[in-house]
Amino acid sequence: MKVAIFIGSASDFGVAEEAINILREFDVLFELEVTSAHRSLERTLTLVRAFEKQGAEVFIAIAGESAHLAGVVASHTRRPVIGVPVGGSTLNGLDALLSTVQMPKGIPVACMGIGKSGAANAALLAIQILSLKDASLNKKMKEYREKLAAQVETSSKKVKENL
Ligand code: RP5
Repeated sequence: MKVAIFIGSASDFGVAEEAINILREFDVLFELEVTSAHRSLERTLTLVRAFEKQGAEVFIAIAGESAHLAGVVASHTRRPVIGVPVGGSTLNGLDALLSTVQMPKGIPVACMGIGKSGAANAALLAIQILSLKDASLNKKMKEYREKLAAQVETSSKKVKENL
């Protein structure tokens, strides 16, 4: 297992699926657990230690509202932690964004955008981190980027056909 994903609640799973899809596309092994920084702190800390032992090189923490899951995970590991704020709250995810991005100096969290795009980007960033030591993963990422660029060209042609 290379990537550990924590979601603060089962209600965050729809967002986490975006990260899972990307990790599967790149054949990156991951584990996912529902665990909360405030509802199940001890479980969260136990899981961080267990996943480190199992070889997790990057942690992804996905949570909403006053989201401190990523920060708590980051304070208990020196491996990179990527935080994904979940939308849909009273403040539409702005609460989670600010509490994830505004980590006090010393314990960094790489904060993604709110919601599904943020979760997909979290997986891509995790893969880029793993790619530093994995040439075949690096090659897959290069091909992924080339595919994105080709899609832009295709969509440009389609748009121009309708001018
Ligand atoms: C956070 O509170 C979770 O990450 C979730 O996004 C939010 C709401 O949780 P539930 O009330 O749906 O369990 O801890």
